[in-house]
Amino acid sequence: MKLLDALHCRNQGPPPVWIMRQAGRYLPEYRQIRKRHSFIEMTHQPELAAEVTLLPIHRYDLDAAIIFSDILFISEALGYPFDFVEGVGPVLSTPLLPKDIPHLEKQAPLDFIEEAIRIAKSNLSIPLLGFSGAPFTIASYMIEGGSSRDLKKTKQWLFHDPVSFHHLLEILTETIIQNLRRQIDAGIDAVQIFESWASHLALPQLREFSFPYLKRIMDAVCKPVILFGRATAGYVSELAKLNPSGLGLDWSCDLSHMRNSVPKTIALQGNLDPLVLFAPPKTIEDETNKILKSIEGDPGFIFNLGHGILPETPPENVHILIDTIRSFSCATSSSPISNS
Ligand code: 1CP
Repeated sequence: MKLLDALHCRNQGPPPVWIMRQAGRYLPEYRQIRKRHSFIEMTHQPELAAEVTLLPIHRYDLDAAIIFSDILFISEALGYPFDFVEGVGPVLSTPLLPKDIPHLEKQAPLDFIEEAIRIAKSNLSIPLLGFSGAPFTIASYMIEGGSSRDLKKTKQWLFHDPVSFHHLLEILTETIIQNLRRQIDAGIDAVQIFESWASHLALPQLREFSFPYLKRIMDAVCKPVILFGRATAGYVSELAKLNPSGLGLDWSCDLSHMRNSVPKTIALQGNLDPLVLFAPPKTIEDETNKILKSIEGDPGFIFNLGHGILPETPPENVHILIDTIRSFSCATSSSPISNS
């Protein structure tokens, strides 16, 4: 299993590849299913969620699947379900206020995710990734009531009333750990944690409101964990101290520089700009090769995009990307690789 070998920094030969948001909207077969079902139906019906998980695996030579779900179902587990509105994104009808915290304590299990994992896993011969949002990122969606450009309400709460903000992060951390343990019991092989909105916080706030909670999750999860954040280049060595199995890096990072700041026992994942997949084939090949060259031979490298694949991406360009990765590996590997 190349992905797991790379997460243990002992992969020999070609790097494994998977793509963030690989199961989603850029695939025509996804859009066909999506015409008949809402996003909530697709994620809450385990057979359907498992089917969507497998769509990119049928189409491409990928080294991992990721369960089709969403980071915002943790909010649902706490009694605050999101709706997904066409053209708007996730919407929470009543954004969370400090006075609501006592009502968050009940934790409903997300059985539909576990069942989807069981079905998908029984149809896969490659590793299946589970995932979760990180406490700060999920808190921000619950407080803003959806997507936000500047996280104004979240940061106002954080600076005005840090005690209740910590209380919220505590509850989220516990819920996330329970949910991840259940994902693991259902069969996932590794986990990715998305701290997508940490880029809105300055380092002192990250040290107080993000890192300690990430560390607790990392320590509680008994499978390899990939920690993904955006714009993390300035503090990647602090993230390494949280001891993830791998760090997912966005496209603004230089992988060879990052490798110098991160111990060789921690895998690196990334980091092609998703917009490169809109370029002519030769540019896709060149940009992919630049990344491969910059970290050539590293036993702990996992190829991915530097953020999620965009809905308008031409699906055939993903073939070019994967073919480039496979043929680079063939050209540079010391032992011949068979096609079987
Ligand atoms: O068809 C549709 O309209 C639904 C679009 C969609 C999809 C395909 C949403 C709503 N979520 C998903 C799936 C999803 N989300 C996966 C599935 C597995 C995969 O193929 O990768 C994963 C891992 C996520 C994770 C996720 N959801 C993140 C973290 C990743 C990141 O972008 O940094 C975040 C922030 C979300 C929230 C969310 N859910 C959906 C949307 C459109 C968003 C983003 C909204 C925003 O930009 O604020």
